[in-house]
Amino acid sequence: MAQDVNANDNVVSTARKGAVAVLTLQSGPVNALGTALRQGILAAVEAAEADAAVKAIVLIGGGRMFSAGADITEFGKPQSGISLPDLLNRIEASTKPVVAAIHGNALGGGLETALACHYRVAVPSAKVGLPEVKLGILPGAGGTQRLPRVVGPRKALDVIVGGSPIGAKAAAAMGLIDELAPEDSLRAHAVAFAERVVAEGRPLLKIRDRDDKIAEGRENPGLFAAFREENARKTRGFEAPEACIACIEAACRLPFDEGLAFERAEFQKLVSGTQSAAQRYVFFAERQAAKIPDVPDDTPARPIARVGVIGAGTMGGGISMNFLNAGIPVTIVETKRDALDRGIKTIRTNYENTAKKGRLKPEDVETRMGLLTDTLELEKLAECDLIIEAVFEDMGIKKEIFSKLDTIAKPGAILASNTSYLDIDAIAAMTGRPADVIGMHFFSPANVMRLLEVVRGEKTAKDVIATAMQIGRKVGKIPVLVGVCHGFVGNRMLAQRQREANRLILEGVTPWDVDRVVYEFGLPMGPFTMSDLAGLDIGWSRETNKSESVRDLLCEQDRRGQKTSAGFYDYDAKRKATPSKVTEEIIAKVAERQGVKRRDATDQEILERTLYPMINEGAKILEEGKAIRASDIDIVWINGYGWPVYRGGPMFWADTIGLPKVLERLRAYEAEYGEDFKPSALLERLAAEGKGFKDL
Ligand code: T1G
Repeated sequence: MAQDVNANDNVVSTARKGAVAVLTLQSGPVNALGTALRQGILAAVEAAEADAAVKAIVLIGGGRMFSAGADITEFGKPQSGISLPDLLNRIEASTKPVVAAIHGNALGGGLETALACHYRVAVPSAKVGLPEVKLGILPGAGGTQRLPRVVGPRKALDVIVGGSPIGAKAAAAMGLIDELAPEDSLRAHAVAFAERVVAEGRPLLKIRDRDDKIAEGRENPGLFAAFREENARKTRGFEAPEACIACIEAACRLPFDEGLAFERAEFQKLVSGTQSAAQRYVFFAERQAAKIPDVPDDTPARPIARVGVIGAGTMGGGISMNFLNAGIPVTIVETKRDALDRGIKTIRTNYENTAKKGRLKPEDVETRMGLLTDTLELEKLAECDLIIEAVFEDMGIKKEIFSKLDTIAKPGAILASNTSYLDIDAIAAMTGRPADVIGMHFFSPANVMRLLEVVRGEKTAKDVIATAMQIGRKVGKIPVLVGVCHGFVGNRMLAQRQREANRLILEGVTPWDVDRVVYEFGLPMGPFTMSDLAGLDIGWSRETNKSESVRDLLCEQDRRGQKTSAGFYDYDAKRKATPSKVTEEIIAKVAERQGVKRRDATDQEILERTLYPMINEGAKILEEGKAIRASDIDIVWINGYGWPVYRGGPMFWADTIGLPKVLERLRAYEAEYGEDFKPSALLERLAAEGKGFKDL
């Protein structure tokens, strides 16, 4: 009969099952290993060790998981109590076998704790991993030294530098988990496992003593250089990945305790750096984005059993895939059969390509396609609970569609537009149900990019907002609530960058230099590469455009971007870009015609003139209440445009520069270029008060 023997500040409760002490972690939603929990575990382990009647110990998570690792909120603050590495060394040194019993997540310090135990059992649905690299740090409690000793350095590199969780079955196959337990009897199974260890007199397996697996790293030191090369593009600009690799290398050449010291030093460097501060900020900012002051978390969402998508083009197809992936049936509508067939074919091809890469089972392709109904009749959307319009970016067409939807859609259906810029209130006014109208702006490719801008109209109902935010998360997006204005948050700020980039090339800076500076800053591509990828002819027409701008002239020469093998750049058959003399001549001609004063610009000026106006626009967005918080703007830019997460987003980055400095530069450019650089009142106020956007 289990009974509570003692509880340490109720973060760890100890119960006895015969000769086994079961220590249950119960601290907050994720058993984060903060000071109180570390102290609680230490006291409970020492008490169990001192109890002669106890022959073995089981460590198990209360609530929904084993542990999400160290308490991220403690970083950057003075540490108190026993450190996690010291606690884990203490557990490993236990004179009695300690068995970790894992369900839910064992991540970061949570998995490191399990690795310090002598044995590990888990339920099949459990996930383990070392995601510290995603916070700009590394497993700082022995993970870089113990994991390679269990799975070998090559696999450890994937786990630690990749940072993704591993299912318990795969972890068991790697030797990380000793035994899988039935889903509904983890605790009993772990106790029985511990009893067997005692009864069979099994050794106290300390991972620190295992050298067999790390021999791979000594015999083949080239594996590290090869890994660095394979991952160079993905880890470009990040500091943590290299530190992780160095620690795993150290595990293969240093005695365990020296390896621990090496890991500790590397951890301290990272955790005190700006990249980790930025990435930890983003971790919490992503969760903050879900919180809407006037829409309580428990606002009931409308049930969404079927989704209608109007438009089977690139966006409509990608949007449909999001819901199909989540097992939600979709009815997709087009006006012409060939467009509809093309759209369906593209969806199938996308799935089949994913299956070819082994990331989707063939039967799942059919399951997903089986959930897709295609039709030429808008009326078929009458059965849908959420209808997303994803047609050409033309207000007239959208108004006409919403007017029709108002007569077709069932009462309570949510009517959403995927518009990238346009006025949701004007669209809503075409219906008798503006409270049911909202914007759901997906980013291309819609089935890949995680950002979803949810655009609340003046009259949008709160439960409609709650539904859009929840269904967005359900289909794997990061929804950010924004207000109605031209371009909402992301594209409104992008327009600032584009305007300055266009001005810079007329002054004589080449498009390739502008792109290089923005790319080297950490964005996935510069403005002109991005324009060529999207296509220069969006919204352009030979009839209406008057051949004034560089873009007009490029389109006139059929240089419409990658799709025509020429835009700002020339492209070869593999779409490799090379600077184009034709473009430079066009730019010179337009500059002369407009009488633009030619001048050079340093890389720093290029960076300031393309990115500082974005910060200024972000401040205006906050002033106008079109974003709830500065960190939402950062989440938009990280997940919608690839802003380097290690810089935290444009508003976080502005704070690291210091708003007085940003303001001073904006004023200098305002003196030369006028209104476009006029600082926002909010930015002036914060700078004057010595504050940052983080203080809002
Ligand atoms: N520390 C502090 N708070 C945390 C936390 C953590 N490790 N993990 C989650 N929270 C908060 C989160 O902010 C939210 O708060 C609530 O818990 C629920 O989280 C030494 C140095 C485990 C997959 O990176 O990935 O160990 O918003 O909404 O969706 O080597 O939480 O409710 O106020 O995310 O079910 C490494 C981080 C730490 C894992 C669960 N560990 N957490 O997802 O819930 S560093 C991680 C997650 C470390 C050692 C190193 C997820 C989850 P609020 P949630 P969820």
